[in-house]
Amino acid sequence: MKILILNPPHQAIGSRMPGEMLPPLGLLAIGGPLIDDGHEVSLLDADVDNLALEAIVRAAAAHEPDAVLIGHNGSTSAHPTVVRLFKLLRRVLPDAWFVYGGVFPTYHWRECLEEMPQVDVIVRGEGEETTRLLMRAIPEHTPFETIAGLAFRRAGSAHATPPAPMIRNLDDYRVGWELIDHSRYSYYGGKRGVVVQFSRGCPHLCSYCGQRGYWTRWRHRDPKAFAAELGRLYRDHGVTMISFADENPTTSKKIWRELLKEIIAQNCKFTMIATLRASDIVRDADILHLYRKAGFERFLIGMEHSDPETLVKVRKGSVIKDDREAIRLLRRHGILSLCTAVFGFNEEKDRDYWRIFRQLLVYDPDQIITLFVTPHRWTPFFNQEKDRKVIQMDQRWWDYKHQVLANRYVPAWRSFVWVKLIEVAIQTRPKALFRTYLHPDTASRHGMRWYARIGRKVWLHEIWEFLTVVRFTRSGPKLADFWGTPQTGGEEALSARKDIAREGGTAQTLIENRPAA
Ligand code: B12
Ligand code: SF4
Repeated sequence: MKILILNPPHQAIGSRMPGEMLPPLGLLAIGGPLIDDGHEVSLLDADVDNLALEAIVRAAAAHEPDAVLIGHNGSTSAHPTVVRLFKLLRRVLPDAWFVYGGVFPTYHWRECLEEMPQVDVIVRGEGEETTRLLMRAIPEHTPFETIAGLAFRRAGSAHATPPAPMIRNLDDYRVGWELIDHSRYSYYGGKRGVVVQFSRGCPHLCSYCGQRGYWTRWRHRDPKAFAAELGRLYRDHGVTMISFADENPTTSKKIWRELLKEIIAQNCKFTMIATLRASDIVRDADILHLYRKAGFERFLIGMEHSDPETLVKVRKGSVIKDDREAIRLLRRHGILSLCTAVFGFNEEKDRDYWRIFRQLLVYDPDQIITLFVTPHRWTPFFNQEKDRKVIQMDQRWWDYKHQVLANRYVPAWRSFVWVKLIEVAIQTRPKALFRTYLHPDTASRHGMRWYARIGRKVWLHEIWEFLTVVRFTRSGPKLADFWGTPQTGGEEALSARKDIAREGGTAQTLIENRPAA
């Protein structure tokens, strides 16, 4: 099969503001196994070039693929673009198979199939094996019914097969790095970069998390093989910047330490960034020197600063003492801390913004990123908030950077003003300015300056956007009426049954092992 994998353009700040971009790992992850199966696979990355839809359609038509596979990292907020794109593509590629995958279509498969008659099949959950089986099934005319993890139309109605079995050995699949020209991708201020994934999933239970259930269980790659892959990327492609996609790579201290040692043994000069939990940093106080030695220069730490009641509600399980200690320990080891400050909880009052600001001052993180809580239909948080009013009807803004639900006490404009003031006040503290411009450590100074440069652009852009583009509604529906009934029951996107092995992975294996419907 001639397969075109397409990364659509996205207008979120994560795509447009840094002025540089990382490769789309999810699409490369499905590309690798397809190449190994003998298909002719190409990637059209319209996000890195911010291509207009017409240009994408022309390029896709010229390619004459048998199948077009689309998915985007910023899945929910990219969906409206995907809808337009599939419509336009169908006009020029009437006979091609159109496949959609990623987080949003995994859970909203029914609505996607109803809304987009152009789409033939949706791949739900992890894509490596399911897409491979699908692409084998098309020329062999194997019924889709026999492949777990798909959604398609049966007798005119949307229909899904049972969840695909979770991949137990992540090393069975390889990333199709040959699909990209590494020189087109950079991050963190011009460093040739990639996104990689050592582990999938997370054992914690934060109620608003849209990712934990997607991967179902925590699993990891072989530390030695993974580090060797990083080494090859460094030596063969000049990659020096590594961004970890993992939800929670430090879940096991033993395995994490093993990985750090293997990366150090590769003897590469990496700049690495990842997202970690504060409690794991505190747990690892005795091995933090290995973190920096391996190349870690910055960690994003998820922190909620809400009132105790909200903290219990979101089940984050974080402890203020750990959060502070984690920042202190990282600083001692020359690693920057980028801390999240999440807003938009229903009970927030003006005094809470003030309290959060003061708490941030005490935490003294190097950098902060402000987010608005965004309830996805498959999370327990959605269920908790289902009666709240939606104030943002445009799905493109459901990207964690825009307020989407009404607060009981604070109108959206005031919440926005608070957030912008907190950002500027924290980032322009004398301490922060000193670290940005005079930090004695070159790597930290580089990281601070890079983020400050983007932060300034984002800050101004978001104010302009708020005043001219973003529109709120006062008469929005309740959350559950906007997205549909809660889906918490199906939060785990994959079947984790122990008796379903992916090895061999034929359609027949899947039928034989199919979980009862
Ligand atoms: C690294 C990362 C980034 C990086 C790099 C992006 C890049 N070029 O890859 C940066 C910082 C730039 C970024 C930006 C944004 N991100 Co981001 N990002 C991630 C992160 C941590 C890892 C993504 C990843 O590579 N995962 C690993 C791969 C293997 O998984 P995957 O992409 O899901 O793909 C698998 C399956 O989903 C499936 N699949 C995926 N696509 C397709 C397509 C087809 C056709 C098929 C068949 C299968 C398939 O198969 C793959 C292999 O199993 C995720 C969280 C996470 N752990 O996934 C958030 C995440 C994807 N980001 C998210 C968001 C919101 C954004 C932004 C919109 C934020 C913003 N407002 O700017 C932007 C979007 C811009 C962009 N270009 O992506 C959300 C999306 C939530 C949602 N439901 O929509 C996530 C899930 C984080 C979260 N908090 O929930 N991001
Ligand atoms: S720790 Fe992070 S990845 Fe894990 S459940 Fe909480 S928010 Fe999700």
